[in-house]
Amino acid sequence: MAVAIVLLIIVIVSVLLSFFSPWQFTEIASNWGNIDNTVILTFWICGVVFALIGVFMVYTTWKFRYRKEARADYEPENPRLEWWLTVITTIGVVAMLAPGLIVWNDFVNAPDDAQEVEVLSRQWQWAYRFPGEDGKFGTVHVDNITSDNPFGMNKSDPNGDDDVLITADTVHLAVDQPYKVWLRSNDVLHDFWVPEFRAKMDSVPGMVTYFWFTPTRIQEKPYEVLCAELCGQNHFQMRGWVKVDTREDHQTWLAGQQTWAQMQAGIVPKVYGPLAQRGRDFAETTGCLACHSLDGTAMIGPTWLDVWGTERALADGTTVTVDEAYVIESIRNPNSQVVEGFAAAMVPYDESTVSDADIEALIELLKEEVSAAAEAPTEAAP
Ligand code: HEC
Ligand SMILES: [Cu+2]
Repeated sequence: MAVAIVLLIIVIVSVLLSFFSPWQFTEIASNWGNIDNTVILTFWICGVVFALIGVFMVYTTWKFRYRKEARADYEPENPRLEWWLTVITTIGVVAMLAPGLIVWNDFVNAPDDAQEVEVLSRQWQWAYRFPGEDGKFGTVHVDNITSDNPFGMNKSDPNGDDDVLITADTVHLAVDQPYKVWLRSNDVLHDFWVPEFRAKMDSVPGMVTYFWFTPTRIQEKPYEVLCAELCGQNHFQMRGWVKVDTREDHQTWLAGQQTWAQMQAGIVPKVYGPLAQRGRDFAETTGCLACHSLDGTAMIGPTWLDVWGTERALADGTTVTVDEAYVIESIRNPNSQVVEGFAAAMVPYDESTVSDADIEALIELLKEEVSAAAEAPTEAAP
């Protein structure tokens, strides 16, 4: 009797736990709702079978409990019962496996418009590579890996020059864009997993694996990347972040990342804040950069590097501080204060071409347009 009660409690508590457990799925953020459906279907089939068998055991333990006068029948075979059990088990197993096969077929066939990205794993961090403007990855080999060639790029393959290499903790992806993810490992077995994306894949030393997914949800907080394969002492620290952005924000971010050619040349691209980046894009499309450089060279107009907050000598012999008011005046009415040594070659821009919001972005650009040498002391400060 006691055994039957304990069994019954186990069944009831297990079923209740499944529904009221604090460990539920995270809110999905990819196209792989079908992976959830397959898991949920398997869960229901197993759950129902578990509950039925449990209750059946409770019933038999109670019904056939020990009684002095009771005698057991000898019945080693029961073809009718065996047929039933075989048929029901087969239906259950097929119901669990068939949907998985359909989803797996989808899983291994990336859509044609998928963009490629590579995930490079090593103990204990993630790195990423985008194929760059030509859409083609350069070839790689583990033998090429050195501290200044962390991806093992093949230096004689021109396809690799524009490959974008991300060694930061956070990678950005565009929402609603399918990605085919290639995986490589530099050392041991790892597994790239973002729980909200559901899909995951092993990265295996010596071979290249892949999977695909489409991020579908923009969220303020980036999604956490985990390694889902015990890969050594610091496995638990092998984390990273995926920020899902709008297409435009993603492009802006990608354009600011280092290419392989830049890495070889030791060029670290300048990373602007979002407002300054808008100013940068505006200056480019409006033609300001035809006369103003960002690298310190004087062109038709003065450079914008390291000018914010400095004193400007004007042609009329006076000086002025480069601040908000001066920049606004220089754009709206450039010939009122002509910089010494330059011709009054700039035409005034009114609201219709350069709005106040554009000027705000341009001012932020000037503020952030500081050369590395000038920036160093502030960086060193705590
Ligand atoms: C045809 C060339 C030309 C174009 C295009 C041009 N500028 Fe200028 N800009 C100049 C020249 C020359 C000066 C220096 C003479 C002066 O102060 O008017 C100048 C001065 C300035 C100054 C003062 C800079 C300083 O260092 O003191 C600012 C700010 C400025 N321009 C902003 C802009 C913006 C913003 C645009 C685009 C919307 C732009 N300029 C487009 C030629 C140009
Ligand atoms: Cu790992």
